[in-house]
Amino acid sequence: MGFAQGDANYDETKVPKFTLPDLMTSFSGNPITTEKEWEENRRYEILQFFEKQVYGKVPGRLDEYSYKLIEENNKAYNGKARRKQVAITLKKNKKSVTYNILIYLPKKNPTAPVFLGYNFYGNHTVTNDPEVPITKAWVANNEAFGITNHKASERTRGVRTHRWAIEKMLDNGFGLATIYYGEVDPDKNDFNDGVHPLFYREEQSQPKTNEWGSISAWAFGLSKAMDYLENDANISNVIVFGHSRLGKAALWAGATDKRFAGVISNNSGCGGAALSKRKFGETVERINTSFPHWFADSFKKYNNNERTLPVDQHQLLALIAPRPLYVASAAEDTWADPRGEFLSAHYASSVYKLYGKSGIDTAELPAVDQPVQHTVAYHIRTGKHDVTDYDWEQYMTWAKTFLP
Ligand code: GTR
Repeated sequence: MGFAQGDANYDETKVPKFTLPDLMTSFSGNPITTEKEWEENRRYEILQFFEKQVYGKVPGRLDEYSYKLIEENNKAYNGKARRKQVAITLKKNKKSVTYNILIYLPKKNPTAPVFLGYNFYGNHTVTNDPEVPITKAWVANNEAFGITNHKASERTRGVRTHRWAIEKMLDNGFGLATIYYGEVDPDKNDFNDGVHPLFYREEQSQPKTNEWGSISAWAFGLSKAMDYLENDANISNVIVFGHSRLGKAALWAGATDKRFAGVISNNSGCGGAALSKRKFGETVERINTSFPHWFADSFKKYNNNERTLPVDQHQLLALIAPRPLYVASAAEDTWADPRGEFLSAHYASSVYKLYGKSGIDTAELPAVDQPVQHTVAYHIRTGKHDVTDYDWEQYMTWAKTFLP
């Protein structure tokens, strides 16, 4: 896997001195003072940079998009929930990809806000509900789950229920929509499967330098899921959520698709919420070496060269403004650089201010388990790299207050 996490820098005194690129000064040096200048000039050029030099561009449009309600039932979770399973099919150049959205909606509300998030091992792993089919897609091997041939089995049903507080969501009037990310693009270093090949011209076998890596492909999958979700009469709002690599994808989806009403980054780390220029924990070189398929090829020129990056990740977060944004860290997750995640949310807040929204004013990291919630929210909780009930409880409190 390239680099051992233990070898990274975790010493605050060894963080290099750097100047953060200013959100309020354009690349050509002009000051940005109004919402209009932000929207039309600065936001646009930052978005373009991330699109071409970091995550990579989606290389065109689909020929065809369709969805199919595979199954619906109103007796899930002891009658608390309406379950829907929807298959999305994307077609281009006579090739297609189909992926499944598993949806639970609180029956007590005719329309509900929904968290949309990818899962790591299949929709059947987030619940013990026997009506959710086992994914047929490629999955990463995992000894603890007994996955040895890249195939999920009945044995993995419900193995990730602890990461998805579904009953709590239902009780609080929220729904969940989840997708196995490997059905959109398997997480391995090749470009022969998932959505990438749909867009190839003859003889092409991988995206061009400025075109999409897997994070951008996953973000695209979230947007295409949104094409269905925004038309579901039982759904009022969609908050895009993601943990870790899928938090990176959620942030990029939120930045590129304004239909997401809110965005949650759970422990997204390097290439997600954390500032790259701090080089604390995982670095650009480490991530591009361990996961060469995640970002656009063009991002590799910043390997061990963060100093020359004309942007940093606070600018990715600022692209989400003025929509509600929650950045969360875990105290033991130093690989993801909690302080770097926090500072990013703090610096992005200047753009929220431009819109008259409140963000994270202080540059001082809050105490563990003391959330700071405004339109921009942040917490660092006790414990490891994971998603816990505590995280979901904070997200729901915040969503109830700050969601439109
Ligand atoms: C790690 C990777 C992180 C994070 C994590 C995950 O190995 O270095 O950037 O994405 O995986 O997704 O769990």
